[in-house]
Amino acid sequence: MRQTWRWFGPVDITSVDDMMQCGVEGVVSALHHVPVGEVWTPDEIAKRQSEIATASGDRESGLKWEVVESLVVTEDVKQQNGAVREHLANYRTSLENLARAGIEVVCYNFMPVIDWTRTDLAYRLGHGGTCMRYDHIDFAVFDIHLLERPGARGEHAHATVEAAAERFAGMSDDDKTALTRNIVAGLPGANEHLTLDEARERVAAYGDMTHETLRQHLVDFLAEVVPTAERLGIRLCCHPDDPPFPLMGLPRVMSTEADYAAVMKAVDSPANGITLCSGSLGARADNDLPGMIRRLGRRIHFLHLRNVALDDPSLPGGSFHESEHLGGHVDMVAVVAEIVREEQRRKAEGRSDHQIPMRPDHGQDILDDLNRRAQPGYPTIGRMRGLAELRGIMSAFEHEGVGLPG
Ligand code: DNO
Repeated sequence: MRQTWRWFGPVDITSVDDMMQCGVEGVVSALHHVPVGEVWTPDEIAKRQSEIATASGDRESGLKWEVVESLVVTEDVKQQNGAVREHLANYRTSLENLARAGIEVVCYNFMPVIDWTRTDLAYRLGHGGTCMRYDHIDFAVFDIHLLERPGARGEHAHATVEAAAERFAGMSDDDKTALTRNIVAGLPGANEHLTLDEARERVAAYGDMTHETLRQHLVDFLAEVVPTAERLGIRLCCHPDDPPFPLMGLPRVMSTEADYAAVMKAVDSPANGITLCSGSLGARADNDLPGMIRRLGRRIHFLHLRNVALDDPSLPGGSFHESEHLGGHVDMVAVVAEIVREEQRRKAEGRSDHQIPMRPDHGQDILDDLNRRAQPGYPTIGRMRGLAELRGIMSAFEHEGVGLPG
C-alpha cells in the first residue's frame, strides 16, 4: 500500500513538514477553492503541486500530489438538470488537465445534497480525547424539528420520533445552532457550505427521486466521463455514502456491496473504480468488508482505512462513533490482509497499479490535537497514530519472515 495523507492545502494546520515527519509517501488533495462545477486549470493544479513539493525553508519535500479527493460531481449532474452538459464538459476538461499534470487517481462521491454527515464533532471518549459521532436521534431532531422537512416525522420509527421530541425540548438555542451547523454547514472537503434554507431548497429539488433514478444518473455520469478517463489513464473511484443509508428522505446509491457490484457492471471499465472506505461501509454491520475486497478488489483504486464503533449493530441506520483504527466493528487486520493479497495478485499479473494508495482516514483528537483545532476529523496526531498502527500490520504482512495468515 502507498501511505498517503489528505492535505487541504496551505490552510491546513498540518504542514508539509508535519507530513514528512509522519512518514507520508504521497499526498491526497483537492482545489477546494475552485467553485464546484468549474474547470480545474493547469495553473491552479501546478500551484498545488508546488505547494506540496515544498517544505519549510524552500526545501524539497519529496512529496507529490498523487490522488485527487474530490473532483466534485455537481447537484445538476446528480439531478440531470440545469447546467448538466456544461458541468460534464468541465469535468472532462479537469480530467485532461489532471492527467497532463501526471495525476492518475480521482475520487468523487454521488451523495445527494450533503457529503459525509456527523452530528457531534467532539464526542468525549473515556480516555479524555474526542472523536466524531453520528447519533440517529440527533439526526432525527435535525430532520424533524430544525430542517422541518415535510413528511420527515412519518419516515422515522415511532420510538425515534418520540425520543427526538424529548431531546429537542431540552436543547438550548446554542445546541440547535451547533447541530444544524455540524450537518449542513459542511465538514472538511464538503462540496459547499449551506444555510438551513439552502439545504431545504436542495432537498426539495430532488422531489421524490427514487433509488433507481439516482443510480441511473450515476451510471449516466460514468458513461459520460469514463471513456475520457480511460483514454487518459485516469482511475476514477467512487467513495461510499457516509453514513451508508438514506438521510433526509433522499436516496443513497453507494452503500452496499450490491450497489458497487451493479455500478461496476453497468460501466465495465477499469477506469470506473472504487474508493473503499472501511469506516463508511463499516457503519453497516451487514457489509462484509474483507469479502468485498476479495470480490471487488480488482477495481479498488483508493483506500480509506478507519474504524467505527456501532451502538447497536442490529439496527440499520443506527448511531456510531469513530473508534481507534484497530478498535471498533471492522476487523482491520482481516481488511489489511485482503488488500495485501489483492496487491500480490496485481503484481503477479504485472499491473502497474499494484500498489494501492491508502490513507489513514480521520483520527481521534488526542494529546496536543485537543489544543490545535484541526479540521474536524483530520487531527495530525490522531491520524499519525492511525497510520502508525496500520503501517505495523502492513509491514508484518509484507515481510517475508511473517507473511499473510492462512
Ligand atoms: C470524509 C471524506 C469524504 C470524501 C468524499 C469523497 O472525511 O472521506 O468527504 O472525501 O465523500 O468524494
